[in-house]
Amino acid sequence: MSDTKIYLLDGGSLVLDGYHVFWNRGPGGEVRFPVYSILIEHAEGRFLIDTGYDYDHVMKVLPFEKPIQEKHQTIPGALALLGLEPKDIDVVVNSHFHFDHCGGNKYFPHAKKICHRSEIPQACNPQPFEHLGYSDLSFSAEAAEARGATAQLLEGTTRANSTFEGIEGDVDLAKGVRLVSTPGHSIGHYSLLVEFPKRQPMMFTIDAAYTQKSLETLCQAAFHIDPVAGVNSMRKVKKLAEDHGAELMYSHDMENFRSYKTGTQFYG
Ligand code: 5PN
Ligand code: ZN
Ligand code: ZN
Repeated sequence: MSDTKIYLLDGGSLVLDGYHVFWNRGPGGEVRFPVYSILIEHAEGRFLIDTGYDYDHVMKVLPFEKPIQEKHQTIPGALALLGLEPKDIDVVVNSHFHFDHCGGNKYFPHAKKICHRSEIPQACNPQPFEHLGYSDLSFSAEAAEARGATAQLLEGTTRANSTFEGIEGDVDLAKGVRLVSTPGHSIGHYSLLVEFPKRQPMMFTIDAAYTQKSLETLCQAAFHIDPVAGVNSMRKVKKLAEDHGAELMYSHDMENFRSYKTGTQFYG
């Protein structure tokens, strides 16, 4: 069996105001940030963590986030760079269901799907301030029906092929691949810790900390359901990364992303 490898699938970029990236701290002004998905090649299968945003969805619902996404930054395009197709993915895990993490789920009707057990009910019935975050419902027939948005569903998306296994707490997806429960940003948010046979572990904060500065200053994004839980989750991520000697990887940090390996380059 081959050793664990991680590929980052570049998913393009979006724009937010600095006060949304750094809640109550700023500075304000346009911040362009990357979106990417995490492909784990593992002896137990191919795992994809998150699926980026759908360009047409963002142009329709959040055009003010000014999406830039080339063909090689779509999910099929990014997989094609690696000689892969969506059907080669065994398991799709969503860290949470904000639109910039589930837009490509539609390409994986065949895959096993996993998420926190509270995230689908939340996408079905979000708080008033969460509607924009949970606006792409193409990942779930159940959520689209609950929100009266079945028009978003691709033909062929059914309840049966968009059903998730619900989990809670910290869960080992496979040997050395751990989903770390980090609620606050969303109700059932997960971060990810991956260990390798031959290299330093990697801790993906995902949206518990958009950027390095976010984690260093314990400053979360303006989008959250429970800011106190969010700060505690940042402390948990920091401590786990320290205890494991893990390299920290941030979800939406353009400066760091420029040095991340993408395309055919990999970690492992
Ligand atoms: C990128 C982005 N834009 C808007 C929202 C939101 O309303 O909740 C989460 C989120 C985002 O990640
Ligand atoms: Zn999010
Ligand atoms: Zn995000």
